[in-house]
Amino acid sequence: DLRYPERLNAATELIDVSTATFGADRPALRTPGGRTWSYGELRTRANQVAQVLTEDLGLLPGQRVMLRSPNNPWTVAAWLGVLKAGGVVVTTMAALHAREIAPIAERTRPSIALVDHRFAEDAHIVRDTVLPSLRVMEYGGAGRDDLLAHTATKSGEFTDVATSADDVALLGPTSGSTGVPKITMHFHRDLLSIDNTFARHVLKPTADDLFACTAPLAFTFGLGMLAVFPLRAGACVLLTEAATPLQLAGLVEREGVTVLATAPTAYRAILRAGEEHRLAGLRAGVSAGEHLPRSVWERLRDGLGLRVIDGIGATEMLHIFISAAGDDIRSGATGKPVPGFRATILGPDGAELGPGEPGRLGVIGPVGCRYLDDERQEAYVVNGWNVTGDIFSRDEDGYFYYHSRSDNMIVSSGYNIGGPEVETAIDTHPDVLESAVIGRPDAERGSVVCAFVVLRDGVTGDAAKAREIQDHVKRLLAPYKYPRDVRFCDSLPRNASGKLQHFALRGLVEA
Ligand code: 3SK
Repeated sequence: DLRYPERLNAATELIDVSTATFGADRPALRTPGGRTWSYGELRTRANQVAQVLTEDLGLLPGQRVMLRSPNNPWTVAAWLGVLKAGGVVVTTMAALHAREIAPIAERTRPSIALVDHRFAEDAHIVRDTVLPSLRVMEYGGAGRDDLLAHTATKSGEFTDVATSADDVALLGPTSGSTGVPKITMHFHRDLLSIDNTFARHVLKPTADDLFACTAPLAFTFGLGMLAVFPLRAGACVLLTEAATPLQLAGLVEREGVTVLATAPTAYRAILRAGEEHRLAGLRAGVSAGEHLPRSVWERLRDGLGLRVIDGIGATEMLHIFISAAGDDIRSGATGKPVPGFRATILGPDGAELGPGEPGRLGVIGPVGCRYLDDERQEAYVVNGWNVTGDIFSRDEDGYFYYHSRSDNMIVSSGYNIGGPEVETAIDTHPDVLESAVIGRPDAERGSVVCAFVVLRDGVTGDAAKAREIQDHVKRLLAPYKYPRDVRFCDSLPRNASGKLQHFALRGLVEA
């Protein structure tokens, strides 16, 4: 039963109710080698953030607060504090540059930005260039106006704003396949719905679990695995700001992690290095962000007895909606709809297709796509089905099989990268005439960004030029978006009306 009371504040459920249920002294958050925050301490900190927002910064219910920080305890406290104050969290990944945050800020118009001081510069640029009304408050620095200095003056007592279950809690940007970000809106009740579906029926966390996840809290996969699911279960979270797959495996072993959530790339890298024994203490491994190859799943099962829970989700759907866990798996299949969700395969005319026929995946569930003021809403929700942009097929028994993306989205190491955004960045290099970007299949990362580049006359396309273009893109965009493969060519394939034919380039790299 996924009905919720009319008045519902997700933060009350996640931290106040959990503190009361599991005990204020129970460990909630920790960092490798760092201090542990108990549930009681996290509740106090979140209340202090809510006090700073409402008493010092004048936040009113419904106003938006941008968060920009890596995964650390203050990020979780800030996230809960905004909800407690009745605000709406706008998430942005710390890796994004000012030019990537600016369109998000323009669309969401936050009143306040709470920003880790190490990532403040880009937030100031955004305020100075597109949103002069934005009040940027840093945290973790030494200044008198630092969020932490403000929280130190607060009692830690706060009565959460009585938001309604259908009030927006979260604005989550997602890179559009055309390069223009889309802003997904999720309600307070949605944050509990993902727990009442995927976590309750598939993951089944307990208060004895220690969670770790490589995804940023700013990405809804990370939000579920590092905040919603563990806090609702009374579990503890190990927060890491950055870790390579091998460092991650070491942390799992040293810190006693029991639930690990990451993309297939990390599992592959750990297997390749022969370090999978470090995952032996896991009760559950979750894989999302891209298709988990069967060979990776089998090696973890055979070597460790670890049956990784594979899943596909979407920022539009907040979290995972098709998954396979335990013994209910079938070779090559991603899994079945998570209880609470229905899925189907849609043909070009929108009619449902039968078993074995590939088509567009459609999903319906307690959570769905609501774009903020965006005409692309109509393309995403068709006859009630959320059309995720993935091509799948299903078999007679209701298992779903991933085929490909249906758009220009490149999924690399679990990150969604809009090809056109990378093309635009490459095209600003002074030596570039034009470019086209596609995803090239890659054994380790699923896909890598591959750029076909036409240079201006007289410029030589060599390894040094490729590196120059890569560095240029890294300066403009979050580094995970840069083209790992740069190929020079004399012209790009176009059809008679001049439209770029990305599929022809895909044929070249797949051959
Ligand atoms: O990429 C995914 O599969 C995913 C999973 C959970 C939440 C969000 C996303 C995009």
